[in-house]
Amino acid sequence: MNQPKVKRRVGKYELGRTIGEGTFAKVKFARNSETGEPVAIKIFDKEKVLKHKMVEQIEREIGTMKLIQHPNVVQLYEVMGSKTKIFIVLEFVTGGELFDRIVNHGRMREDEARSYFQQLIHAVDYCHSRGVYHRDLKLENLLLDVYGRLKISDFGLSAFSRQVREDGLLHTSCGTPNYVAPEVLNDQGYDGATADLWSCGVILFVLLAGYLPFDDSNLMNLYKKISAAEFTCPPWLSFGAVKLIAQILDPNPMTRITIPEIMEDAWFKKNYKPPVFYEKEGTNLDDVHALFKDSEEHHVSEKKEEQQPIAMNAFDLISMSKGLKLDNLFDAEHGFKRETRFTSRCPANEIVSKIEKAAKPLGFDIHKKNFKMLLEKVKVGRKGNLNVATEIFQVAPSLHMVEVRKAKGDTLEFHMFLKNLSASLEDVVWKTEEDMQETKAIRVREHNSIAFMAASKIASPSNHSIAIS
Ligand code: 3AM
Repeated sequence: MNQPKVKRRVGKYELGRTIGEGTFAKVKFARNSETGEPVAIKIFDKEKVLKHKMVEQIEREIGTMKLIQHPNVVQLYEVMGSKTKIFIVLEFVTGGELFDRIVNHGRMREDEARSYFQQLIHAVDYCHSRGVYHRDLKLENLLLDVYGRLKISDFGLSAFSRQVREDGLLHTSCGTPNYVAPEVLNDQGYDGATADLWSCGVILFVLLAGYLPFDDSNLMNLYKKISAAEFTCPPWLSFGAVKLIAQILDPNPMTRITIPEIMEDAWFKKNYKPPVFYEKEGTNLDDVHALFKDSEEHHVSEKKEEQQPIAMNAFDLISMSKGLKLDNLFDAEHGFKRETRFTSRCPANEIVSKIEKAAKPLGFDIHKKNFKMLLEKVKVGRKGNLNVATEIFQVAPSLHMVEVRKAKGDTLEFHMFLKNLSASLEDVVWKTEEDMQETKAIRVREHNSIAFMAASKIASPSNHSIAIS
């Protein structure tokens, strides 16, 4: 069951777990082995990029992004190319996505939403002034750092997700068009700045309302609503917020408010402190120019190293895993967790079949190999199909550790899956006395708060939140 792990190295970076997988790229956690600094690496397929003839634009936008060191933009450190892949090394941002905050806690107070919007507008304006447009601004691209500061992800990477159609024209290929400006949907050429601004308006609406301004399960109806800017603000928004949103969500890009005008708006200006920061000087762009060169000397070295499993005794393993706890799936250092572990006294075969039994009715296809499983959700979720990988390690003849990891898809959908799994695996998970006490305490707390709500007849507030699947 325990096989030596293979470690991948790209240049000076040691690749770790996959953080996420989108339509165009895989995001992996990595560590700079010279400095120990954690980074996120986006990995693209070189052939796909070359096929779409985006080389010049990519070189230009990436070159510019390397120079930008804005506090609200995920920093691009360097780029590397191998024969088949492109690696983009980015600042590692640990606070999760703003989207998850809205899904978990609902809409924000106006002051909080304004503060995020101010950070967003300043950063977008800054990148625009340097000729870089985002073209896919949405809540899912807004990350948070440990201090709760906004970090826009994917600025300067729009060329990677765009495709050239047979008519030779560029078009944005996006999943759901909820954030896309009417002129982009009409596909008759558009200005990147005003189109980005429209998306900022949609983001502001979602932060304040807790739901999307334009939404419809029928794509044609959604297009119609966006083209006519057909939306209604909820009654709890202040006059100032409604006025600003209406000026941004103007379907005519010629009359839409501009960023300098937003910066003069009374609602926007409240408590506004533009960030103070310094630009990098003398950044080397050799890596950008080398990216698409064919000769070996320009390729980054990719190595696989066999790693002996770390020697751990049973106590180390048990203290790492404990019960299948669901109350600690968020931590300040790593944000929303993408993996968890538990220990079990059941035989490995039994654990496998229990996981299978639990996952099948939840709509997962199951693949098994050597006590490793890959559970693939058939239905497409918010970020593609959720894939969950599990692995069983033997600690002692009658003690196993089970690792459950999100391999692909949405982290919150993964957390929901864990909730269901933990209910089905109650008799498989080995609980220490300490765990039992803790579970008991949580149950008593939950029972008391339900009893309190019932006694004081607190109606649950109608919660308009974004559906996550
Ligand atoms: O799949 P989830 O939502 O857990 O937040 C991004 C997303 O996570 C994360 O990678 C996943 C696929 O996009 N991500 C993207 N850029 C990141 C970065 N610079 C990042 N996580 C940390 N630092």
